[in-house]
Amino acid sequence: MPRPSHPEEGANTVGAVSLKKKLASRVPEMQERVRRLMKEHGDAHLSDVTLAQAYGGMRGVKCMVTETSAVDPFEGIRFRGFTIPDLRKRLPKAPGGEEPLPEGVFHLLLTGDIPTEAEVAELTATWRAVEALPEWVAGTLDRLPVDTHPMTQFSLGILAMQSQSIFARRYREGMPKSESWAAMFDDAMVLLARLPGLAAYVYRRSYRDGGHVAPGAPELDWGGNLAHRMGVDREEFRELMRLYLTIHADHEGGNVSAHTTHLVGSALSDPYLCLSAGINGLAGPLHGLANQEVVRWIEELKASIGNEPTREQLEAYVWKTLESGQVVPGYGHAVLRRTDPRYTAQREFALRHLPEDENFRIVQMLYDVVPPILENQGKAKNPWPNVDAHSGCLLVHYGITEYDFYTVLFGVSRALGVLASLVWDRALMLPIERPKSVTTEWLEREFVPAAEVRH
Ligand code: NMX
Ligand code: MLT
Repeated sequence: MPRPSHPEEGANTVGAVSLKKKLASRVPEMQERVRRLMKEHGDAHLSDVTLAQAYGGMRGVKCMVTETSAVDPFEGIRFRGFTIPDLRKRLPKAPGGEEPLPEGVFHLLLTGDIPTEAEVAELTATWRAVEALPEWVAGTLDRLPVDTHPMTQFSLGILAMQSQSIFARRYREGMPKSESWAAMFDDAMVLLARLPGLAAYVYRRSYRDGGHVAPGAPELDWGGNLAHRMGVDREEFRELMRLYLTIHADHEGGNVSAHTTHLVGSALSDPYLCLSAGINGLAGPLHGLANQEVVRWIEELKASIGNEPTREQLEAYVWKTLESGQVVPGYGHAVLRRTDPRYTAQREFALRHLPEDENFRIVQMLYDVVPPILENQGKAKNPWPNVDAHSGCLLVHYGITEYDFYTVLFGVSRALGVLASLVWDRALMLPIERPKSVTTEWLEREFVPAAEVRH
């Protein structure tokens, strides 16, 4: 059978030369740190697991290692030690721009270093040079019903490119384990390069009658080019995309999309298989899909109580949502116990660029109204807004009203973090993940006195 053509791997083509070299110089040192920790402290306990945690989504169980970022319940995310305000201040920006370039976040997540402008420019140039989708991707997507959910199309589009995986081919050819991180890196570079084009293809196919937009000028950055290819050529929207793609990139290792990508990767599946799986997890309404749910809920709210609701009307609407057994989308979090700093960053953007926007006004009112109600109801452990409570109103402002598409943008960004983690998973040669499960019967035998078992 003829083998499909592969993108040329290696530092000169798909890998930004300096980034791959920098990474290569860091890998042995990190491998040695981990080897030493394992040898000297391998028996140290990170967590005791209760029966309630086993049934309760493993909340709070420390049992995995992710290098790229960490979430503090009160402070929020730090990317390799840097907060979101740090990133907005310190990462390179587009000419005349104020928001960080997401290429810089990828460099930071991979290496731990804030990149220079030249390093970011090299990454932009590398990605833009290999961004073209294989011709069969469009053909594959075009065969789907046009109302197929954009997340399904996005995930399928990623899978459709899997035949080009350098990692999978090199594994078949007997690649030594020590080289697998570099093959993962090469794949990650091609995949990341193509995601804006794939996302824009899904958007234009689903909502603009397939009127696709050609890539922007070669010097246009990754996020700016995504905005351009979606068909919104306003500099302000490009800035929004740069901010959006930066802040959604990573949220430590235990969230569903990161954990799924990592788990699938532990079987030495290639990054196309891993990312598609992670994207499928992101498509759940309790995870990334909450960003579309927020706008859908606000639209329903406006249809029910008008475009300029009073505080009392909003309170009644929130109670009605809770009493009908639904969650208030965009509020609560499994780890955070304060307002998500990603919400705050988007609020700052809105205050600067769209202070009078009707939906932003409602989002602001909800920030006053929802937390006391969730506290009063007494169920949610965190009554404060998360990242998804804010993103939709910004997109609507710039004309991206088709909320079913929003989680695709989250997915383009999340790929930065989960693919950086996959590279490190292979660099540290982490084994296949295989925790031990138990049955309810086993738990009863172990913990319930025999006389009390009721079946
Ligand atoms: N509205 C109503 N009830 C809520 C909410 C909310 N926003 N958040 C939590 N609860 C409920 C939750 O459903 C659970 O109820 P029950 O005991 O009946 O099952 C109870 O409060 C305890 O849940 P927590 O321990 O506070 O939350 P958990 O860690 O299980 O889940 C979320 C975290 C984020 C899934 C949850 O807060 C939620 O469903 N929020 C709304 C959806 C959302 O915004 N998701 C996006 C998260 C960010 N992201 O992008 O992934
Ligand atoms: C995320 O960005 O992945 C979400 O906030 C969910 C999480 O961290 O659990």
